[in-house]
This record gives sequence, structure tokens and C-alpha cells, in this order.
Amino acid sequence: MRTRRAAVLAAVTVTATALVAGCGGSVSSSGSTHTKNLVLIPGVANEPFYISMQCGAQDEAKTLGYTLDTQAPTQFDASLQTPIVTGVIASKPGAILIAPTHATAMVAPIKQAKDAGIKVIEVDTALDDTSIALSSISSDNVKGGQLAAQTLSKLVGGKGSVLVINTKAGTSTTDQRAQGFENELKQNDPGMTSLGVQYNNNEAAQAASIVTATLAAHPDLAGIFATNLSSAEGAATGLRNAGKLGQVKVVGFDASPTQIQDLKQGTVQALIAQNPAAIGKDGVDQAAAALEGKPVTRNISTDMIAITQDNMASNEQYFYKSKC
Ligand code: T6T
Repeated sequence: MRTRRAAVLAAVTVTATALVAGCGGSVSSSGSTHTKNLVLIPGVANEPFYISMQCGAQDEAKTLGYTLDTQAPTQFDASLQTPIVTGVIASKPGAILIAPTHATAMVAPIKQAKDAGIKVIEVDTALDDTSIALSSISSDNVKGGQLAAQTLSKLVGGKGSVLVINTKAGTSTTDQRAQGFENELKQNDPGMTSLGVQYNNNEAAQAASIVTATLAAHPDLAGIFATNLSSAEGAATGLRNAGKLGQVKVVGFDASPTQIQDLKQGTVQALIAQNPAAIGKDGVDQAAAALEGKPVTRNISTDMIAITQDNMASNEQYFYKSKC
């Protein structure tokens, strides 16, 4: 496994070097970085949010004359993302664009990249330690949680008990969404009671089981806030299995093809769609600026929108892609 990864890495490095040499970029000798090579390290492979981000990043890299290689873990897990970062450091790209899978567990490997002279740009998620990345690009996730609470409140008529399904504790984005949601309920929705936050380990099947168990204990459940794609896809499955479709209202974050299908069918009532392609594009712009000695923006907030059946036809540009 190790040997295979090393071989793959070597192949990637050779290809990237050849490309850069071919387009006149600077390929440095052993000590310094390959300043025209960028590497994107998403939170997990084969997931429409990150695929859309990669599409945006790839297009922008091409426009600006950079190469962009993508290397992602098979699960959203710091123990799987760490060796990828370590391998990427050895290939000495000019910059990495990374979505850290944990706000503290990923500090050590990402700091190693910074110490090796590689520019670090955070895309989507971020580390608690703000001294490592030069720029962080994401949705305003606290605001997204507030928007979800306001949307769910309208759907349930401002009363009843609601459940929050989150992914993994330590994921900066989804923790902020849950926090924004809970604060908004406390401040502005006295008629709604939160049953609290439950974690699905970023597995849709676990989110479905959470819904089944919650319905057994709280048959009057009015609504669910699902903080990301796996939580929302799983919540829809859980409600389908329980025959509660439409009775329990769902607001989910993200807009994968399955989620869009669920919205069309009325299985979920609203989706807070992000703009992952813009996150990828802005990430490349910031990496290029850092490498070219131009000013870099420390925090960039990309747009989000609440999509319902009523406005989905005019917001197709927010639907996530399964391929570029
Ligand atoms: O919601 C996105 C992303 O913003 C979050 O940080 C992790 O989950 C997703 O990738 C969707 O699965």
C-alpha cells in the first residue's frame, strides 16, 4: 500500500514537473519548491462538493498557467489525510489548497508544510490555529446555520422539536453551522425546542439510523437540520424508511445530485447550497498571489443560497457536479 502510494506520488511529481517544464514554469533544484505546481487536498474523494471545488480550481489554475494536482483521502478522516499531506510535502509544490478534516488534529502536518516553505491556503474547512494558512476561503457557516434555522422555522410554523444532525465533531464548518442554528433558535424562536446535536461520522447510513432512533423516542419530531451532504442524504433515507416524508421537515446543507432529487420529490424542503467552485477558484487566486508576491486576502467568504422547490429552476448554477 505504502509502496504503491509512493509510486503514485513519484509518478504525479514527474508528470507535474514535466508539465511545468513544458510551459516554462520554474522547476527548482532539490531545496526549494516547484512554484508553478499547486496541490488540492480535499476532505474526501469522490464527493460532489469537493468535485465542484476541484472543477473551479482546475479551470482557474489553467487560466493562470499553473498545474493543479488533486489528492484526497478515501474517508473524511485526519488519520487518512495526514499521510497525504506528508507525501505532498515531499513533492515540494509551491502551494497546497487544503480542506483540513479536523480543526486541531491536522495542525501538525499542515504546519510541517508551511515550515517546508509551501504556501498554505485553506479551502472550506479551517484549522483553529490561524497562524498557518495565508488565506481561508469558505461560506459564512455561522450565517448558514442561522439561515437554516429561519428556513426551518417557517416550514414548521415556528413550533415543535427539531434535531440537528452533524458530521464529525472538530469539522470547523459543520460545527459553525450547528452553532449558528442553535443560537438562532435560542434568540428568535422560543416556540422551537432543539433536541440537540447528533453525529453521523460523515456516513449517510448513520444519519438514517439517527433519524429512526429519534423518531422512536420523539414521534412528534417537527424538523431536522442536516449540516452537510451525508447528514441530509441520510435524513431523507431515514424519513423514507419511517414513512414520515413531508411530515418531518428537513433543511439540509449542500446540493448534491441526490439532494436535488430529494428536493424535487419533496423528501426535503430546503437546501442551503454553497459555491464550492468559487471556493476552489478563489483558493487558486490566493495561492498564485502568494507565490507571485502580490497581496493576499486573509479571509474570503463565498456565497450561499437557500434553494426550495419554488426557486430551484432559476438556481441550477448552484447544483453540485459529479464530474467537471
Ligand atoms: O458541506 C461540505 C463542506 O462544506 C463541509 O466542510 C464538509 O461536508 C461537505 O463536504 C459536504 O459533504
